[in-house]
Amino acid sequence: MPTALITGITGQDGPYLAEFLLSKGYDVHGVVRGQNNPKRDLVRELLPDVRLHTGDLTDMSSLIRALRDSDPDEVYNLGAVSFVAYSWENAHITTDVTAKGVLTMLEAVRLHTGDDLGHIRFYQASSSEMFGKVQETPQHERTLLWPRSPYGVSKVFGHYMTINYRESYGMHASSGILFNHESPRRGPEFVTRKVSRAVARIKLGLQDELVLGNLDAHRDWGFAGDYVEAMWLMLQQDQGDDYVIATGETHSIRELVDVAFRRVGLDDWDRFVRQDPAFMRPAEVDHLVGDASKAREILGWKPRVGFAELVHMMVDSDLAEQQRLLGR
Ligand code: NDP
Ligand code: GDR
Repeated sequence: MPTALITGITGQDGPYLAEFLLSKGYDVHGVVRGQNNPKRDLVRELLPDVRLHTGDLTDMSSLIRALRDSDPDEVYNLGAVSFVAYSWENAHITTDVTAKGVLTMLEAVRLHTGDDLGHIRFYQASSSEMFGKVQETPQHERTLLWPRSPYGVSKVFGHYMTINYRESYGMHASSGILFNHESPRRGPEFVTRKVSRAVARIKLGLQDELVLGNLDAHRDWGFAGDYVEAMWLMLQQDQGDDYVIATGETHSIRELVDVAFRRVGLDDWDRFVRQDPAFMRPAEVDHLVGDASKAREILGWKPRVGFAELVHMMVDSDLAEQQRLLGR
């Protein structure tokens, strides 16, 4: 039975990846940080078969212990400070975790495996935010990186460090350049979930308005459940490599809002939406759309869930959750 260790098990992607690996017969381990992390119990409840280890990406010895106690064949480094807007407010913490944390994990793997570095295959969660002020459209693996936030800069560091460990030590290390992927498990600070949750609450009369920032930015949104399969596929190849994972379709925040409100029959949604400069970013990433042809050709990967289906899934899920909270 292969064994996998996942950092970021308490986030959106971690549980989807764990469920996917469990379905493939893996022994799955996860790293949880903090002395009293409330998400530990949620993960225990959702994924009783996953073994949890205490660890933090800023604390190498905790990572070495997690590696020693799990002895994985595959390490998926999903842990990060991942909210772009927050990364300006806490640039140092973002750098410590999202940038240096990758180096700490790579080095922990190297120390753990010693001379047998090929023993562990490593996945790094890189991001389309690395393209930032895009230099060409659509973006692919060789597109020049131009990050626009402390988060984006940190991901560029992690991306190149992953490549460097592959080239310096022959490590089986892959960097998945994933475009935005969403789900009902998405954190409420991200725009898709903020919208789906607000739409459900407005429909039920629990909220009057939805306050947003830039409605004109475009994103290439896919479904998280589809994207974790691509992570696994990368580690099943003979060599580590870098892959863009995206749908190839882009939509504005305005279109997202439109599809979400229409799902609950509120077609004249203008009256509910207000823009506030507080949600504008110091530097915006205006237009992302990925070219995932390399992943399609080499990994045989393609997305299954389309944009409207994804938004509907999220709105339906939030409606059900809000109704449950209301006791209806
Ligand atoms: P989330 O923000 O939902 O999850 C982030 C995870 O990182 C959480 O489990 C969090 O733990 C953990 N974490 C934060 N700080 C530390 C730390 N110091 N040590 C160990 N773990 C830590 O992210 P997603 O699941 O959405 O994304 C997974 C990864 O993929 C991230 O690296 C993200 O940057 C990247 N990515 C995501 C994309 C997306 O669209 N979702 C697209 C491209 C890349 P806790 O719960 O305790 O805070
Ligand atoms: P992003 O996701 O920054 O792309 O990073 P987010 O959903 O936060 O923003 C997407 C776009 O929506 C605009 N926007 C708003 N965003 C938020 N959060 N809240 C608002 O009120 C709002 N109004 C407009 C933003 O300006 C932006 O243009 C996500 C994260 O998961 C990263 O970790 C990951 O690497 C990238 O996706 C790919």
